Amino acid sequence: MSAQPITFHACPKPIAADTWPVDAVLALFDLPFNELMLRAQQIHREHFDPAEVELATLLSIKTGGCPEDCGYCPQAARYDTGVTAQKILPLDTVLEAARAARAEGATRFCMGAAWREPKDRDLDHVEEMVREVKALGMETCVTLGMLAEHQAQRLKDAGLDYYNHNLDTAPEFYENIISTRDYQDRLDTLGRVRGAGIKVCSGGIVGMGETRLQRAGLIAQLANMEPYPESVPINHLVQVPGTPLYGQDALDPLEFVRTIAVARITMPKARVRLSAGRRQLGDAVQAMCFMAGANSIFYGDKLLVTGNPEVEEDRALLERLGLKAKHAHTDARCEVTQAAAQ
Ligand code: SAM
Ligand code: DTB
Ligand code: SF4
Repeated sequence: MSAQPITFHACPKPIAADTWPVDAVLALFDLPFNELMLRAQQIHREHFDPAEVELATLLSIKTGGCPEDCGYCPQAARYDTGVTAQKILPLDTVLEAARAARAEGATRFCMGAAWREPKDRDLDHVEEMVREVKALGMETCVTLGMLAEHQAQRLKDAGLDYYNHNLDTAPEFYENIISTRDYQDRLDTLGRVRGAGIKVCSGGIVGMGETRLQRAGLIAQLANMEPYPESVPINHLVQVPGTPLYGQDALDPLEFVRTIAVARITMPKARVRLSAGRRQLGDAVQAMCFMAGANSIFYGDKLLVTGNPEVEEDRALLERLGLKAKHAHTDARCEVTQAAAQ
């Protein structure tokens, strides 16, 4: 008689390799908390050093004045949030910020622009930024809104490593949050990014009033992509006065931790990034997120326009938890690492 695989309490399994029906994802969310954490930790250890955390620093290269209506966003021109629209930053300002981030230990530099989509002439500047930041030895990521095919190709040719474009939430909840572009637009952009050979960074936001089923729906969308994203930011809504989502009922922090654990289980080799909202979550909840398999953070005193824990605070937290910063090129699926291992 062949040995039976070890099963866990009500352990939900995908029906086929790499496919996650929403009800299987929901069943993960519904597991007893400790059971869920155990599974997430086991999977994390199979693919990563559980003591290692990637540090990625964000910079807003073009702030505010965005024509879109994303209900969470302080950079939408239509909401009175106190954010002033600015022009795209000059290259030397961007490089100064990238050098400072590198000196603090960040290995990835993520540049964000408050655009619905970039114009071709905007990309001339972004390409330069990507080339020069890469020349500093950092991984590059940009988030510029929707992309056309030729724009994705231009970014690939400039050497871009990752493109961030979030699905934000489940398809069913999406229209409660954004009306100026639809879910399919987001999937199309991700398809173009993948098609150009750029690594995909895509995740979402929790705490926007969605149900647990809708959180499961978001994770299922991400996990069922073929392949799933290399990088999955899980943001906790940062409530900004003036945005429609300001005043939203607070999410149970344990539900945020569950979302991280479910992302880890369903996307075992992805960098799961504990993203916006860390300042509000506090040290103990962040520690649980690392236990649940998060292995990347945004590192630096600012996100795009809102605050983030101070660098010193993060260093102290990592030290207290016995976590160490990732050095460049140790991703499980990074071709540089794979080549070095052969
Ligand atoms: N304009 C581009 C776009 O929307 O694709 C790029 C920048 S946009 C700010 C990047 C992502 O930041 C959004 O998709 C959303 O997931 C996240 N984000 C924005 N405001 C947030 C908030 N208040 N709390 C949490 N996440 C937020
Ligand atoms: C992502 O998923 N989160 C980051 C990054 N990708 C671009 C942005 C968070 C923004 C939080 C609110 C702000 O500071 O604008
Ligand atoms: Fe604009 Fe991006 Fe903010 Fe939406 S999330 S309003 S597209 S900057």
